Amino acid sequence: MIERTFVMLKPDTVQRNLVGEILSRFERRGLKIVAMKLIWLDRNKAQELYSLHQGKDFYEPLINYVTSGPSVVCVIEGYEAIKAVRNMLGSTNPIDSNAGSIRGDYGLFTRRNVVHASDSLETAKREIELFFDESEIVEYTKADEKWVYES
Ligand code: 3AN
Repeated sequence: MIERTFVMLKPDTVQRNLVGEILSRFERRGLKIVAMKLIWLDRNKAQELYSLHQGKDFYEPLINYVTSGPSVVCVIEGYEAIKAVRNMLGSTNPIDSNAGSIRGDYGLFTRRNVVHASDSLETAKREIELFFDESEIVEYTKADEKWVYES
């Protein structure tokens, strides 16, 4: 099934000049960026995004981390995009991530783990709506699609 997932390149990614590098991994996989913007999350937005973690010991540091500078937020579309992107990320703790995954290649520390991506269809819908209006999501066809997918 073609799905849309929400991906956030966190403030460490922007500060470490890794935005292009990481986006290019999604592009090379055959995934399609259908919305994207650079934003500096305020505390309200960060709290909404991570409402599930409210009360946990890492909650405050997590909110501080994701509000510490600009992030790039995007909607990425493709076949089983939610699972595909989650697998590309690696584990929450970069130390447990395999080399070749994004966190395994670019991270060493859980609270500097480079990227966020939705973990289910329901989460993806909620997170996309949190950051994007319907009008900001662009539907288009890419020239490589017939080589990525069997028609
Ligand atoms: P993931 O991003 O791998 O889905 P979640 O959704 O469980 O991980 O957690 C959201 C974020 O909260 C993580 N990306 C990480 O920055 C932070 N986090 C999660 N678990 C911990 C932890 N045990 N210690 C510190 N930070 C954590």
